[in-house]
Amino acid sequence: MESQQQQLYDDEKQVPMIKNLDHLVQELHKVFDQDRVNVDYVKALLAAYKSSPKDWKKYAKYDPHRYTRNLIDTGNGKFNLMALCWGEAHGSSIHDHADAHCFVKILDGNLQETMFDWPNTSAGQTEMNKLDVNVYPKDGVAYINDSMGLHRMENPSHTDGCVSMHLYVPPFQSCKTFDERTGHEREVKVTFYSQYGKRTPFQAEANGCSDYSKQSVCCSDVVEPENN
Ligand code: CSS
Ligand code: FE2
Repeated sequence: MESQQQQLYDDEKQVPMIKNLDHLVQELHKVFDQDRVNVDYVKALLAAYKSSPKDWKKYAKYDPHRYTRNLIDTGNGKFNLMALCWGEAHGSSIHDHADAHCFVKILDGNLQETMFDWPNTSAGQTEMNKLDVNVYPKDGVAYINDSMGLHRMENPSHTDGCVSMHLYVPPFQSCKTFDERTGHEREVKVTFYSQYGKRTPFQAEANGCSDYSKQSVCCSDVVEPENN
């Protein structure tokens, strides 16, 4: 028999008022302490939070060349919550989500998502099949998992930045990126530009690599040429 608690976190029409980002994080901890998670409930919780820069400005660290990933909370090992900062026209490669749930909440600006089918490599497919394009405005919420396909995210603005908050359940350390023209995939490590508001020390950031711009940051906008 289900506990009352489980039922409490199951009805997306009954999410509490969310006062600020700390409150949202507290509620996420409660939800992910449960055995079972209702995706619609989590989406409603993220929607109930109204973005306020004072809550997240310490995580909003931009790099001039590519989008950054800034860790906010690790959810007792159950999830990773992070702020991604997209400079003008910054975008990701096409990528998967390592079998995790991926929830996205827009904190500032707009973020554009282009969805793709998984490539059919056995059929010798070349160009990847583009599906929808969605633009999420401030306070909008998006959701994807690998069964829904792949996507690319980009800041469509050439004048303003974008900050999005990403919730990955369970957390992951690597994912796959895909070449749009060939469908070829490669595994990339994900790294954090900052953690809990502090810039990640260069050495710790990615196995001794001393330059953030040279790391294989997940889904970065720099797609290296493939050898095969
Ligand atoms: N998956 C990308 C962002 S788009 S959802 C990342 O975590 O870097
Ligand atoms: Fe993604």
